[in-house]
Amino acid sequence: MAQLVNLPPRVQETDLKGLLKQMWLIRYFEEKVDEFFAKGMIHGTTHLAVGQEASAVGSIAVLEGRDKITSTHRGHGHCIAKGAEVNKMMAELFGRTTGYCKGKGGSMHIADVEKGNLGANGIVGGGFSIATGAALTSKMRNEGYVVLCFFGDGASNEGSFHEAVNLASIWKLPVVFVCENNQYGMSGPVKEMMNVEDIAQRAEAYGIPGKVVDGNDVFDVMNGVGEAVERARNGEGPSIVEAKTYRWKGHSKSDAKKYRTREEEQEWRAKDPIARLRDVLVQEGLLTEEEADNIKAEAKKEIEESVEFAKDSPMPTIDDLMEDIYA
Ligand SMILES: Cc1ncc(C[n+]2csc(CCOP(=O)(O)OP(=O)(O)O)c2C)c(N)n1
Ligand SMILES: [Mg+2]
Repeated sequence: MAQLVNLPPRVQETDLKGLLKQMWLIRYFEEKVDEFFAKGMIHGTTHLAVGQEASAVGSIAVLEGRDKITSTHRGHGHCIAKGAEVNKMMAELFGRTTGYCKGKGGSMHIADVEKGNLGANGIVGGGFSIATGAALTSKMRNEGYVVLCFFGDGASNEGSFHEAVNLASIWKLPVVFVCENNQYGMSGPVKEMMNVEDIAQRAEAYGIPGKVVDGNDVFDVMNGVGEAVERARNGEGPSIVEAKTYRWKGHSKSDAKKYRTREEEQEWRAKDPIARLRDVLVQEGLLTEEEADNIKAEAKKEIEESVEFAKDSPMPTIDDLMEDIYA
């Protein structure tokens, strides 16, 4: 874990307690979703990002409010970090009318355009062209915002990745491609899916910077992504930042995780990004043990309340069936 004194002003000036709170909100949100999915109260499918909280929170922490993101199928953490209301998110997963898509979209269709979240996406690699297009808009209209495009290791093997990164490079678009390398696609280990050690190396092929960061260290993520965002905002073009991390839970609803060992899981659990941030803040005297516990308890309460909000909200009726249909 990087020492606070060595961190650039952007970290020093950040509300670090706020970051810890966001990480706990994500952790508890995901755990509740897991619980109610198992109870049959959440339908469809969900992809949980427990263990990956630092890459979402650290990347978004260096953005300005006007900046935009595109998310993925594993996107609850990105949405929370970009300011989504957890009540509306939970209601959406419960299929209630108070949700972001009035209960018709579910886990992979949460967007909040007013907050700059251009949306999660059920299509692996679906965010690349949206992010690049939004960055082109920013440049053409001289609006000054940067777009942060989250994607997985698996998505970097999709054609859309290469098309978007190339175009962003030649047009010097203000987009930062943030790879959350959680070591697996659905079940395929990264090492068997590509012959490069780091996904960041792929940046070389497009003549742009590529950087690897410790995806479980929120400060390292902030530094790596922060540099790339500054570059993008200065008109110097896109970058790829690869955050090495790990998903603690299975890929989606049913996954016996036969493709990995319990020992490997334990090794990564020991690198818990939330515990790491908490410990540094306490060691540096920025937070007392009691304050840290309070932040955790507040987050837990907010998520429990979001479950109550969702449960108390109405289901869509048959009359809602043909509403909000565009094609
Ligand atoms: C175009 C497309 N191909 C395949 C799928 C099925 N699918 C859903 S998630 C996933 C794995 C994606 O892996 P990665 O990009 O590493 O993201 P992670 O699930 O690890 O967060 C696949 C193949 C899909 N949704 N869309
Ligand atoms: Mg992956």
